[in-house]
Amino acid sequence: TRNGHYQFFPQRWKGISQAAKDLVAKCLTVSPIRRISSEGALAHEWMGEGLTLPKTLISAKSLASTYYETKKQRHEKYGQRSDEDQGNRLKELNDDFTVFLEERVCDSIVSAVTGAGRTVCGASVSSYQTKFKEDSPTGLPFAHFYAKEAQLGKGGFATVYRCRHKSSGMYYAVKEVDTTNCRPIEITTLREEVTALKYLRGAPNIIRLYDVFIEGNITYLVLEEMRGGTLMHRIIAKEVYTEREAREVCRTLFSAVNYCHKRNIAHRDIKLDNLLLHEENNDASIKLADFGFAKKVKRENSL
Ligand code: PIT
Repeated sequence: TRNGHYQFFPQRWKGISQAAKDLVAKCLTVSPIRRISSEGALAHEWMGEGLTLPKTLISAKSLASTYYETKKQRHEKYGQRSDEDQGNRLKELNDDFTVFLEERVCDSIVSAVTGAGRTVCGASVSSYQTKFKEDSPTGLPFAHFYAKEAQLGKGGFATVYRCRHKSSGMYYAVKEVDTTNCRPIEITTLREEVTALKYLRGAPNIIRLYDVFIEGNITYLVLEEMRGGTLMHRIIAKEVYTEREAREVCRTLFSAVNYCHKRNIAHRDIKLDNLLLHEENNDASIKLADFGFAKKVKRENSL
């Protein structure tokens, strides 16, 4: 990513609009100053209803296989990501990016052609209120209020379970983090994650943090339940999709990112696996999740 080396391979990009490629190139610009902003992306030509998009049917299978091939290759190259690698990734992320940028002469050939957009889009983000009352101030443990059910996911020091709030019968997801073997940098990161999630509460397309219980070495993050799996799963389940559908997803994604950036939060791990779906009345809403690498930045050009 940092080297900005990429190509639009014709076997994948044939039949895709020039506007789409232009936006992708602008997003892949290495220099954060010249890279398109989330507002710029929302105002980009590709986002406008005025543009007639090609009717090309994109094969979901081919996209999914590319995605997993890349992951597999990375896995083969670097092996199973250990806890130490996770720490190194954090260190790399937190390193001063400035030195690296100064050593770069220009962006990659493709992205050098296209400068970052500057247009400001007045996309409004409505917030909503919930009547949820936190249980953690009572000092009683998580298990007093919630019953843990099926495991939803696992990674690093954390496991995500479905859980039922005993008194209300409502369902949530709980991210359980065991900090026993965590190094100081990882504890800081967990704090940053909680800070970011609390700060972003009320955003329509960001997963909501309801409550936090800290019990010795175990931290429980009570999160909104998303029942539709990840966007990657959804794409795999589809035979074909179109630029039109992709545009809807991007609109949601860029407004979620814009909400974060307005509050100086950088997510730093945006990918299909971290976009969760919630299906209600045949209507799927998409929310940005996993703020495990998120950071509140001091300077805007760090975003
Ligand atoms: C769900 C269902 C699921 C995973 C999650 C939520 C996880 C969400 C999450 C994880 C994070 C974070 C914010 C949200 O910072 O399968 O409802 O690490």
